[in-house]
Amino acid sequence: MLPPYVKKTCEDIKSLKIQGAREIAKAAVRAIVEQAEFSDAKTNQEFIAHLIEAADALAATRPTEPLLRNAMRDALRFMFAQIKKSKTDDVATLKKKIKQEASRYEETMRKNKEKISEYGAKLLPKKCTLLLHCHSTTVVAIVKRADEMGKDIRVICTETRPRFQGRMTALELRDAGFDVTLIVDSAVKAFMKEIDFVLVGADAITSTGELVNKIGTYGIATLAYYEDIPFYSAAETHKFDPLTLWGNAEEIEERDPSEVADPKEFRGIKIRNPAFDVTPAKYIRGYITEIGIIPAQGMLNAVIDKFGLRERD
Ligand code: RUB
Repeated sequence: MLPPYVKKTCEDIKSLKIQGAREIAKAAVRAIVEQAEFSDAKTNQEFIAHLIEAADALAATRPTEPLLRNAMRDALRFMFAQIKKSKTDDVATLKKKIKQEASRYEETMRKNKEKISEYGAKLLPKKCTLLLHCHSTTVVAIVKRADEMGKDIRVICTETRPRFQGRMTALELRDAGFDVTLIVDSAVKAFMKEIDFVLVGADAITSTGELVNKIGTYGIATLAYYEDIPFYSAAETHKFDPLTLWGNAEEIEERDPSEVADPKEFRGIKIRNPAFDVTPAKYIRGYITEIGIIPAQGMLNAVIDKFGLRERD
């Protein structure tokens, strides 16, 4: 049975109260720790089963989130490895270890963001107008770091229909003192002449270097490509989806039609609401990652170098 905190975390992720790949993964890891603390397991096997139940529920909240899935898989792998390594560990010890592992994960995430913001901020021109889409904590961190470096940054944010996460970005950067302009998603072309650089986040990176990000990203990337404006995605390498290496296409989450329009007012009309789209590598100048700035086609090798990905058995 899932404790209330874990259930609430699942609901908050599904409803976008917690949104953005990093925030989702961090919240899910905290929920795993909560599940561990709540567990009344008498044996290690029972304890692992409780963790798996929570990890499965959390991983299923949003289908297009490999960072979340990778975090859940890593937490379980860690637990299995601990049990295998130390035959004497009891449930109380395992509870302590998963908590320590969660703190280590948070620390890694914090360091990754710091490195990405440093590299991304250096990459931006000294004076520039940026186009941002949706709400990415990684992108916001880069913009703020660039300002700290003394760069003169102006920002244009799409509002990002249907859930308007771009407005969150606009408000956050306005509060941080930036010159911010908010536009509707369909106005991007009209502003391309003003834009020097496009910066977006990432939900998933596939084995061929494709970027899966908020719906509308593909259109912005192609426009940027044909207008010769640099288009970069800021993402930790852990957003790579290993399943894509073995032939699985990244599943695109389709959300409730009522986020787009009230179905009662549009009877007889199909309303579709895909949350993400897929941008091919050729439109992406590079990924800004914690290990550096990497061309989209080079992401697979970078990930293999870092995580030692091997053939699937
Ligand atoms: C958010 C979104 C963000 C990425 C990256 O979509 O597309 O660009 O998740 O965010 P949603 P971060 O609002 O549907 O979750 O850089 O914070 O991981």
